[in-house]
Amino acid sequence: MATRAPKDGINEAGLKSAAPKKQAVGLPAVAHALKISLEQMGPVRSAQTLLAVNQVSGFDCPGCAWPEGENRHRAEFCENGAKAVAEEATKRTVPPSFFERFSVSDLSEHDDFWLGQQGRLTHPMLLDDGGTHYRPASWDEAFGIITEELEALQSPDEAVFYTSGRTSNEAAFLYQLMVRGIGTNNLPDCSNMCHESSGSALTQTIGIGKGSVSLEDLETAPLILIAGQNPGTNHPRMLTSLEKAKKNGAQIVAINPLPEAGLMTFENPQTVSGLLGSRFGGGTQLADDFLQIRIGGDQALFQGIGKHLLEREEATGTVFDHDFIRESTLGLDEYLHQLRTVEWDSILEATGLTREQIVSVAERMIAAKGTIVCWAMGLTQHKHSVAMLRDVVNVLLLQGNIGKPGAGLCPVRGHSNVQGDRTMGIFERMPPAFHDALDARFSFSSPRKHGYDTVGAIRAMRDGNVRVFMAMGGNFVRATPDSEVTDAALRTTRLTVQVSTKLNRSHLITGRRALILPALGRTDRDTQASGDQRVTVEDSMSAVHASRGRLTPPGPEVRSEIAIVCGLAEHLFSRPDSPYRASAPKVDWPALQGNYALIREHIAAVIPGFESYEKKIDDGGFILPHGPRDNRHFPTETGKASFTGNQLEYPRVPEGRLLLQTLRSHDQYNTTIYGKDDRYRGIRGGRRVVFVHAEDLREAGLTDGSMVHLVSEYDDGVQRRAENFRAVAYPTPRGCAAAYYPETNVLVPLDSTADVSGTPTSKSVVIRLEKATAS
Ligand SMILES: Nc1nc2c(c(=O)[nH]1)N[C@H]1C(S)=C(S)[C@@H](COP(=O)(O)OP(=O)(O)OC[C@H]3O[C@@H](n4cnc5c(=O)[nH]c(N)nc54)[C@H](O)[C@@H]3O)O[C@H]1N2
Ligand SMILES: Nc1nc2c(c(=O)[nH]1)N[C@H]1C(S)=C(S)[C@@H](COP(=O)(O)OP(=O)(O)OC[C@H]3O[C@@H](n4cnc5c(=O)[nH]c(N)nc54)[C@H](O)[C@@H]3O)O[C@H]1N2
Ligand SMILES: [Mo]
Repeated sequence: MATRAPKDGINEAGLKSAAPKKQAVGLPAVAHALKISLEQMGPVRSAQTLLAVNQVSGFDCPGCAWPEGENRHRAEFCENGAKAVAEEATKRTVPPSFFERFSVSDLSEHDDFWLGQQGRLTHPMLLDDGGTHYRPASWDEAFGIITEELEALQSPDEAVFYTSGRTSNEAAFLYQLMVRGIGTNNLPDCSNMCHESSGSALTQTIGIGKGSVSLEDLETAPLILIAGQNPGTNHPRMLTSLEKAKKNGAQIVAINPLPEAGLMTFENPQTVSGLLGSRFGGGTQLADDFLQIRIGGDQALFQGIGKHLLEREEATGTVFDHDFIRESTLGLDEYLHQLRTVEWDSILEATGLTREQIVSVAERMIAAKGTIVCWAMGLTQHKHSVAMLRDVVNVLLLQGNIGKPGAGLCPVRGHSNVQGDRTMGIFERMPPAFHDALDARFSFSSPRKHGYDTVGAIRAMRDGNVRVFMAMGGNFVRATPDSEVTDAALRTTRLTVQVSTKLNRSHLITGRRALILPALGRTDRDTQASGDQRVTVEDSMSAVHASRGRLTPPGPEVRSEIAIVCGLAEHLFSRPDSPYRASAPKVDWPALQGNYALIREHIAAVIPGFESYEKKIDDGGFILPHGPRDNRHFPTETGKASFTGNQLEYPRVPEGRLLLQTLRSHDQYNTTIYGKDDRYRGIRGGRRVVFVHAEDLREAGLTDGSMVHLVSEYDDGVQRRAENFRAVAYPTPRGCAAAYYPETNVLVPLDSTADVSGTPTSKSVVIRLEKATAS
């Protein structure tokens, strides 16, 4: 197979690399964010938005899911939050005349950065069967086409409804209700590619798939381990919390193949000394220790920590929390058996660390009154991620580090409402209790057969079993693995529907017909029959609060996601001869569209923890119940937390091959590219780079700056290639490499997924480097 069409890498002649930075944020961050804000929004909108972001009466930042503290800083400044806002609140637009000018094939010649830079979508657009250009359609026509295709299905399971994680609670709740009303649970979401492994491991062991710490826990924790996460880029406001923790005496250990700048020194833009930076004596040294671990070695690390805790327990009898273990857990023996069986040699080989390094983390845990483990994609996107995370849970259970202040599990979520969407029922296999409550409230029978997750949906499309694909946000073809397979899969459908704010590649790789439905974003004013509306979101620590946009929307035709769902559902379910009419949920869709408080009444009736929803958001928001965190109540089948015995796994890479992780640069939000720099890693003006250890380059007959092709090696006989990357000598462990997503998604095999969670293994792809002949 050849490399794929998008012109990644055009205009990258000026690409430069320099040594990675040792500190994050400070003045360059503020300057960079202001520049982008002014370019996209102009001075008035910039001021309006940057002052309202994450304020009590403002809107929730569309960037990451990091929580807001109680005492919000007047300008909760975060460089990448500012970029996310500017990207959405841009004054640039993509009106129908734009689509008249550019055919779909013209647009396909451009890279993702260019597509995103064109501005906000303003009209519903339709690509006819055989059409070369999108043309404007009315909302009625659009709903009519979707209805027609849904009515032509032989089974509701021939339709797939994807969700990205920016969708509000209200929109997500109505969307899943409509989809279940159609009769399918085909509700894949971005979470399937993100924290699904966390949800799977936590549900199995503690009975609830969410993190167990509050912001206060984090800021007062004695010891924080941060594994597989790059907060300086992806959760910059977390650095403020880490700085507070540090001032309160915390020790921080960074566990990462790369020395990420944000984990090392933080220059807080909220303070003068932070703005001036470390050269002037400002900045906080965050990490007390840095374990430069091999990719995929974290399960071994946590087993090594457990093994040392056990040795010390056997010597002293004071390391384990015996009361907690006796009262609240089961399965200790099985876990201890694994700790006794696993050999240090394997642990050291898997991690690439020394025994002293691992022991020193365990000793810090013994000395600390509580430990928090934070993690993100570096732990969730491997074949053995679920087992790895069960081993994280094991280590915390040994010392009773769940459900006590300053201790616990902290999966750091990605999209700003990805956790809320799941709470609202965006999941292909919700538990029976949810279905029962939904059925009772809306007098219908929701389907119980599990639906497709993201990878399952791609396989089903590939095999010709899906006719309609609809996406509530996101950029499905770019976010998913095995790009060539996925593109071909989407093209087998009869209709693709994208509810979007901005132009992206999923508008160009389509079914036989395609619709783009323009949606309001977080920053936009949302006015409906009863007046201006607010929506709600849930952050990474289960706090729910309101979000209200105030900017003038990009055009009068742009609708809220809620209005789009209500409009479509009304069209679909109310037609007198609709095949879906009889079995549809009993819902007054137009009324809900007119007043979002009515949607919240339904949510309050269906989902536990949302009682008095409206009042609680009036009062500034609330925290959802979490048994393990609140009172060490573990909602598992046994009522106890489970230790688990997990065989040690780690990736084994053949001679001369590298293990590639695909990650984010500092200038992107997932598939949205803000710019072509990765400031902290020393990259300027390009994205087609691959970071490799200098010795590995030398052994392959390459040097810093060599041009190479990346060839993925997976045992299914398919050659997957991403061509023309510049090799950058970088401080990563031997045998490990890194390159940016989504350019490298083409290398991730569709069938290479995590056990249990089904998440694509985007952080462990076996590749070889092929020298590119000079072009
Ligand atoms: N500005 C910005 N913010 C974002 C996003 C964005 O794209 N841009 N994306 C959002 C989303 S959806 C998400 S999920 C999060 C993602 O947030 P992150 O998980 O921080 O994102 P990645 O860039 O994938 O970084 C993974 C980190 O894990 C490390 N890593 C890779 N493999 C391993 C391993 O085997 N072991 C260990 N210990 N570490 C490893 C990498 O070196 C890197 O530091 O951020 C959210 N916030
Ligand atoms: N190789 C590799 N692949 C990965 C990952 C990786 O680390 N490596 N990470 C995975 C992860 S963690 C995730 S979460 C997924 C992300 O997958 P997605 O969530 O599907 O992708 P995004 O890039 O976040 O989606 C961006 C698009 O969303 C639309 N959008 C933005 N805001 C709104 C809104 O408010 N409403 C609507 N309707 N649309 C909106 C815009 O049109 C924009 O183009 O990618 C996954 N894929
Ligand atoms: Mo994510």
